[in-house]
Amino acid sequence: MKVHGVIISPNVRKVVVALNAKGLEFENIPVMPGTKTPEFLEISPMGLIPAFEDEGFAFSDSAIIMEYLDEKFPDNALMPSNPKDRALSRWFTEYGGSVVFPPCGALFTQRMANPYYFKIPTDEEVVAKAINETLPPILDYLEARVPGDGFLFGELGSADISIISPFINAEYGGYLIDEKRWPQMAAYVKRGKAHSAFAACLREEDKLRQAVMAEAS
Ligand SMILES: N[C@@H](CCC(=O)N[C@@H](CS)C(=O)NCC(=O)O)C(=O)O
Repeated sequence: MKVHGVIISPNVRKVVVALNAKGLEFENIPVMPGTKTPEFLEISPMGLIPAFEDEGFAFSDSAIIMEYLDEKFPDNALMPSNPKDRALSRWFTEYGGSVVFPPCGALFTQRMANPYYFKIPTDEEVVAKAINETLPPILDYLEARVPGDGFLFGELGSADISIISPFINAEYGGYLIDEKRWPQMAAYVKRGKAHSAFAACLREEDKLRQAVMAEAS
């Protein structure tokens, strides 16, 4: 199996962590965001990372890839089994991708990718909006819903992966969840990062981050 996309991307990381959680081997092809070659558009028509390949069958979108993995490899399930919990799991996966990812991705782009990689200045207005306006209601919503122990449906699953992964990129952008205001969320993200499936990915990412920082200095 092949995962196309640099693992530091929150959406690519979701797939890598899902594969790790299932104990599945894969090859990473470090496609950069914004790649619009005909070959890449063939497997990811919107030109977004990640794309995924399994024995010549290729498609894209992190949430769809995680569901595919769960259906093809049911061991170490990423989704709960009963219909109500499955609906909720899909909801949190969707919320992570469409609501949590944009402000967290903006912090990463503005404070890490732009200054260190693309060599363009940080737009502090975008940063301030994400921190002061967009993230607080998201964190209020999640604070009331994430568990004090373990993960949303017991073991680490696709819903947790989808919520936790973007916050790692926000951290790369210098944003840490305020532990006093959102203690459950701060602890939940920490717990996720410490899980072996995330930790293995984060070790690999660290090498990439060091390389980008070293090149920039
Ligand atoms: N819904 C997609 C979103 C993928 C996405 O937005 N990927 C970003 C990187 S994290 C990307 O490829 N951005 C490049 C672009 O917008 O051109 C998924 O979950 O896979």
